[in-house]
Amino acid sequence: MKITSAEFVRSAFERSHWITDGRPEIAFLGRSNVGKSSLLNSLLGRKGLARTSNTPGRTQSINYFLVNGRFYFVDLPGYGYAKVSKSMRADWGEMARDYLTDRRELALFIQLVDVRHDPTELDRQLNDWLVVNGKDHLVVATKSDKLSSNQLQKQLAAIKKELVDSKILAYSSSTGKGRDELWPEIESAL
Ligand SMILES: Nc1nc2c(ncn2[C@@H]2O[C@H](COP(=O)(O)OP(=O)(O)OP(=O)(O)O)[C@@H](O)[C@H]2O)c(=O)[nH]1
Ligand SMILES: [Mg+2]
Repeated sequence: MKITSAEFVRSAFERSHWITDGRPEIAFLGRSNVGKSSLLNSLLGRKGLARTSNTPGRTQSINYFLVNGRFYFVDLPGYGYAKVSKSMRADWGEMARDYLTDRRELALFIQLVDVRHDPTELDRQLNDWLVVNGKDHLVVATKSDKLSSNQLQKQLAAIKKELVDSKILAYSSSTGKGRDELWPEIESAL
């Protein structure tokens, strides 16, 4: 897809902040620090559009990015970040869950997993939820640049074994490898 414009629109901290113009949305989901914001930037070819960081828990709100004036990329808070208070964790969980459950604009859920590791318990729970609820989704195994091609094939197979009902694509936000496979998936969902 040719990106003619990509702009940050809004951060939502509660339901009243959700965008209401009805444009379709692509959501990026996954544990904290897995590379959601980096993937979004890489797909759009805009380095600092979504803020990234080595500190897990960087993205704490639902962030909307309008692409080509036509659809939104939605950067959701990561899960599984232990170093916040229990009540904060519950809030995040609740907001993300509400969003995933109620949001009719969502055209595709992109679930990120770290290709170097087997899916965590929370990864599996989210994946189960997507499958059971018949959500149009796709798993992106990111940070593929950190593995040799041999290791990469091995890890992709291990992930596939756990997330049997999902299509899995490898990606590297550092090199952009995987972009040519991922964009068509997004376009067809839109
Ligand atoms: N080598 C490599 N590093 C990556 C890749 N994707 C992300 N990273 C790094 O991983 C760290 C976390 O990336 P983010 O994109 O901020 O992760 P996030 O999932 O948005 O994290 P939260 O907002 O905290 O939930 C950063 O230091 C990135 O530079 C990748 O494909 N390859
Ligand atoms: Mg982020």
